Amino acid sequence: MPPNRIFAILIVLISIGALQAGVVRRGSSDEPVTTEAQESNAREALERCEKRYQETKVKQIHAAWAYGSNITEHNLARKKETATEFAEVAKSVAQELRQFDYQSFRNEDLKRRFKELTKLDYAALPEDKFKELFGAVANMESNYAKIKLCTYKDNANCQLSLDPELTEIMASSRDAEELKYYWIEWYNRAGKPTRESFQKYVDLNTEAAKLNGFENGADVWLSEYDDPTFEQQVRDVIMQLRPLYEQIHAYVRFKLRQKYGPELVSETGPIPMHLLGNMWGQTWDNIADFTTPFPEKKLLDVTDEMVKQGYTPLKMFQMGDEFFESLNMTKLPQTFWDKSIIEKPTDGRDLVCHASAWDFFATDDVRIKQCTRVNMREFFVVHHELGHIQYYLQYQHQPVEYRGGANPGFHEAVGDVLSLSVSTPKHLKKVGLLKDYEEDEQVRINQFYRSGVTKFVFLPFAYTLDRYRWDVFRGEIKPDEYNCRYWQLRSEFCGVEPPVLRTEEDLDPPAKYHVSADVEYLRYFVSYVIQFQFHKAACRLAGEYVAGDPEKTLNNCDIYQSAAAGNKLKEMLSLGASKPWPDAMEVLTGERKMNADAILEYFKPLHDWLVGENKRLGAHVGWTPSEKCKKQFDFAPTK
Ligand code: X8Z
Ligand code: ZN
Repeated sequence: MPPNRIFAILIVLISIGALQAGVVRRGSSDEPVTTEAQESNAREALERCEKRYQETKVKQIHAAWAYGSNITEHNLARKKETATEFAEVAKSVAQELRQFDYQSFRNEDLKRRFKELTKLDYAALPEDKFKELFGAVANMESNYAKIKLCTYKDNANCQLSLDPELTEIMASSRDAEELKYYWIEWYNRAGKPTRESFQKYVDLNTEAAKLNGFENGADVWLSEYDDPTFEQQVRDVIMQLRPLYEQIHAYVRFKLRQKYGPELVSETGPIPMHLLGNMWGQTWDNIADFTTPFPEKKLLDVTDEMVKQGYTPLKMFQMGDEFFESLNMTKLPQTFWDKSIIEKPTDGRDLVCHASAWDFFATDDVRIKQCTRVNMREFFVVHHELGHIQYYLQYQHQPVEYRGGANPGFHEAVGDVLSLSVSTPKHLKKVGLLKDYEEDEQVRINQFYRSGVTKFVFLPFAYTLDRYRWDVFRGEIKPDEYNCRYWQLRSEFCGVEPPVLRTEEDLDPPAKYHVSADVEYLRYFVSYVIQFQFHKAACRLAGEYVAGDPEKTLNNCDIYQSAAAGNKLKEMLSLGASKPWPDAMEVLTGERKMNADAILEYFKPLHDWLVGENKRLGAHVGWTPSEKCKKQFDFAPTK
């Protein structure tokens, strides 16, 4: 008998068993009608399901790791096979558990566990379509991972990868023509060739959403935040952040205009994004050297010192580990060190270099894959990734369906909370990376500025990446406007534009990893807001923050070695996904909502300074819409 048939029969038998066990369907009254005996029955079924679910998941993750760290046809086939198998098991688990009227369970926790395990996501698709969707995303992801570009003005050398070469060039070159060349090459190679896969992905994502009872993929993603008003809250935060964003934008555009001249950078238009030091213009810290408010004063950049002191990726991870330990949190297990990939392999294989942290759903089997380089930026990425690992370790005692973040933004925020401490001069001095750093008002403004172009300017970028995909999933953006509507959003919310005219012949969104790899991005937006709430609460616990005390401000707090802060953080993390996220947030912060007050408080001194400075410079605040994307090239001579 084909395995599918056996499976179907099993399901029927199990369902009959469940019904015979006397699970009473909800009657006309709203009172829960299940009895304790029935719930204990349900619990047994649940535990059986969890086991099956976890075992297949582990298999799938091993195959995904093998593929991510060595992109070959064989590894792809294996990943696809195990993902399909997992989808089938998830489907059968959901079917089995849906036989129970779990909405009527009196035990809230049991109800929640059932709810979690009956969510299907892409697994709801029939097998052929699941495989098709898997293939479409795999095409985009591997296309992205394998891109190699030729060196500017040297077609003989065509071995430049995003990680590390292109990232470094975008960060350090100040030759506008060279930057434009790499920008165009990257977007042409990462975007346009994926059009067919991207369309298939959008269509099947929508189909899966509908099978799961949602209207579209946007609603699926937003459902993770468990609040029908969440999208509106995000929009409200964007509005709250806008005044400071406009000030930073105005100031940076002014400095870029000084550097590259008025032909390249207009006085009132969007910023040509290739000049911002990053392929996507998502952070602008790489141009802090020539845009910083007081260039004659010290800059907070410890990259040279790290190199001078012979830092290695291993040392960077050890220091991150030690920070967590200093908070009385969990030390990395030996398996982490044995199995992680923390440097780019040099054997020429293709791999996904975009940093990631992995939970293998066993005990202590957690790993990071990162093509780490020695610089300050990556030092923070190391802490970011270790934050994911710490979360995995804190909730590993939970049942499989609770082994996840309270919401996706929580997972992204943990390591960044540590980075907010690590990036203070106070901490960098403690660890011997900052010497002869005399602080005065101007030095402090330089420091806040650097945080601003690292953290603050990222928020509109993060918003637009998912605002774009929501609109695509909702059918508000049609296939013949996929490209220009992306640039329209980037222009409207970020005030940036491509260096050259783009058209609907191009498809630029997949040039960002998370679009090609189908990773929701609102998580980073949420993280960048709530990490300041977490930071504030942790600083207070560490005795490093007192409201109104100029000596104990949010931007000069280091929670290093504070068990008081670490213990509360731990308490929040150990809940995993077992409680609604506001409950988790409340444990650490006492708050139950995402709130931009903390980030605005952190950046208040920068805001005040920029308002004065932009006035003094006569820098225009705000921008006109970009005209850098047209449906098609217009070859008609301009009159
Ligand atoms: O993708 C990441 C992490 C892995 S979860 C390295 N980040 C976003 C990005 O690189 O675009 C961290 C910040 C934003
Ligand atoms: Zn992350």
